[in-house]
Amino acid sequence: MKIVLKFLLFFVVSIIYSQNYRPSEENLANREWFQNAKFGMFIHWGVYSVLGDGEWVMQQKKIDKKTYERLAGFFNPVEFNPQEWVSIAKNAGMKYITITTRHHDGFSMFYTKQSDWNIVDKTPYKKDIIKLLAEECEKQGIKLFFYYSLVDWYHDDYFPRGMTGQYSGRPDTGNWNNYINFMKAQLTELLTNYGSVAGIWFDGLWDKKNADWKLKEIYELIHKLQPACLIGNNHHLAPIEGEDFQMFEKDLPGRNTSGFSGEAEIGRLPLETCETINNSWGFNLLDKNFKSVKELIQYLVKAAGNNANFLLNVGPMPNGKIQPEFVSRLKEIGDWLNRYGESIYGTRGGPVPQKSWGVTTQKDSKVYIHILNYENQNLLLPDFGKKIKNIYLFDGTKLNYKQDSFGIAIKIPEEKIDPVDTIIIAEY
Ligand code: FHN
Repeated sequence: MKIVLKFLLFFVVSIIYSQNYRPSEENLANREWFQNAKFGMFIHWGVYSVLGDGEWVMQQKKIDKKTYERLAGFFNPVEFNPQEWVSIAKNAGMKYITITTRHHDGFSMFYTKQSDWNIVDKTPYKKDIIKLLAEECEKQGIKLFFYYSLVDWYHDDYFPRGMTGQYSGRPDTGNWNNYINFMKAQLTELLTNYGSVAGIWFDGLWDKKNADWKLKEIYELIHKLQPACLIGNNHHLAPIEGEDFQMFEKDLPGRNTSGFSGEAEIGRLPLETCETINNSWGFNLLDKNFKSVKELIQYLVKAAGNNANFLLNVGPMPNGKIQPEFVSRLKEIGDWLNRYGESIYGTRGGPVPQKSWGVTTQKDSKVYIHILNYENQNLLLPDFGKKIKNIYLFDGTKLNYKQDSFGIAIKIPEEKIDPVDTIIIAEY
């Protein structure tokens, strides 16, 4: 009963909202670009990387803010080379980068006038990393999204506190409106001083689900400053008015295997799913649970089959380098995309929903059938209402098939099976 009521509430809310928010022409064009782009690089980087224990270390190790501040003094990523990072992303076939401008520790990786808890004022490095990256992205023609944490374990005005941040040694007072104004001022800086920003990726609302986040004002501010800027919010709920895309964390849309997507039904906005290469977002020295290239490519393909982008994370090391285990995997994904990108870029989720054998994508008059898990020689596709003209493998080999009112039966020669992805093209 509770679930039904929740569903009804979200349904009503999304109808009301969809009537109010009218995305601009530029925004709609950016959404279209986003859906065609399909693959992006997520970057989690902050002073926490010094400890090599992930981005939640302040909370998990119960570090108070005075002690945590010392990390900024050790953060000197002299080997950071934005040209190298952007090239790694591009060579992986990624079309955009989403970087943490600040994470839950509240530390700004950009120069801000709103607090000296930022990279220029507090680290020996003293350079605005976001500026350097933004300039390089512009140069190399790759779009940039800004991750922005709503939850803050450092700011005194993040009060009353939510589920986290209780060990940071802050006073039990604070002015929530000041905190909202602080965020608005920072977002204004980010959307004024760094060129064109493809999107803002919010995270952390889940810390205080019932607080008044003033999202309407914040979203209007963003769209006023840069109408094309896409807003997404990882609140783990259905989309809220003013948002332009919907993300799923460590999950394909509609699944809730990770437990992060709790109440998030799939809305009508462009979709994105984000995932880590090992099990950590921020640099983690001990985490060697690297996913294989096959797993990562299959994740990308499944995301595309589910009509979603794939945002794959790297957590750079404190010296500014991306660890070699990530770089080599990204290179191999890029090689695969160089060959098979046609079946991913610019596609939308195909006419046959995900099956045990794989997924479908589609573009123009082609359906790409991705066999990710070969079951047997006979593939049966349900009828999807198109008269098929031709069916062939990606390398051009024609396949025998039969189409009738029940669907399409295709024979797949066993010797042609690719353990990563056997791509069959059905042209109608
Ligand atoms: O707490 C964060 C986490 O550190 C990371 O940034 C991920 C990325 O999707 N999001 C949060 C949890 O929902």
